Amino acid sequence: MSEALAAEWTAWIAQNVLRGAPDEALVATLVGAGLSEDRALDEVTAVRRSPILAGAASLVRRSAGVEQVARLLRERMPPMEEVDALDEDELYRTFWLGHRPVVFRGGARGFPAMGWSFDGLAERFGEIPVDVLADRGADWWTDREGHVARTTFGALVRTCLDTVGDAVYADGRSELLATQGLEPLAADLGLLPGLVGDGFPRLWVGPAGTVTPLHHDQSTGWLVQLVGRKRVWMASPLEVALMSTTHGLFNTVDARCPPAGELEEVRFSTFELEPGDAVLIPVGWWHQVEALTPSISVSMGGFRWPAVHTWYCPGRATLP
Ligand SMILES: O=C(O)CCC(=O)C(=O)O
Repeated sequence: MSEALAAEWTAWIAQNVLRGAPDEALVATLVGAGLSEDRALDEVTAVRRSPILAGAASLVRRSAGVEQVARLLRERMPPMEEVDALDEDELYRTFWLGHRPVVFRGGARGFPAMGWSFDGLAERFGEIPVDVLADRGADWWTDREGHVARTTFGALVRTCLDTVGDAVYADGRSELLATQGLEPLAADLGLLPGLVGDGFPRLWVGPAGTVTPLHHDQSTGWLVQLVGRKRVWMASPLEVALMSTTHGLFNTVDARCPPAGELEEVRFSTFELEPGDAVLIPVGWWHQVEALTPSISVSMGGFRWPAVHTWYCPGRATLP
């Protein structure tokens, strides 16, 4: 180790002091990294006495308390539920007030869109120009606008049927239903419990293999499967380990293979959505979605109860 202690090591000492690690353990690690015992003890003592650390510590105590609250509530989280019938009263009392997701099997069975097929839609709307996300690499979400491309609905359908992968996706924000010429599609949708007006629908159209990375939204929504199948992973906002890996609304953890350590302990519920199935995704719940076949889904979020919480973003939160 060089003369001046590397900044990462000072940060490492500070983090571990704040975690309550004893000096001996810190010194042992620093000695293992090449410091003499005296020097290691000096460095730990300097960090421990730093007024900067004292300032941070009072805020960390508050966050640590909140973390305990989250852990307590997490222990009491019931397992994810699936139902075949759900009225508005039950949705409100059990799931809305409980802030719990629910899979509603066959909830959208009555939507006329259940009769959609890729070929049928291409025949009706093939010539219509649409926006899609294209050339999606691993971190496309850091520059969504940079991936917007113009194509036709017919070409999108061919991509869906002839390719597998995550490169091209007409996601919700591509706003297919608001696209000139595609307006008639909205007439084939319906409402699920709790929704009012037109339910504020957004279509998601893509090939097998599209992956919407782990993220949370700032409003509650139904995700409804219309054509094909998707696999969904969900985790409660009380899973505090996910707080270390958030970037804005997204999370770098891949729910299919969480990294070793505390992230392995995150309790993900996973299930498949078939045509007609819907899942209620409460605001703040982490979710990741992978298309298992060419897929058309619709997300809906116009509820009769307050559902939008634009302030909620733990990935960018500061303490009050
Ligand atoms: O279906 C997808 O790919 C993602 C859907 C989603 O994230 C949502 O409805 O909030």
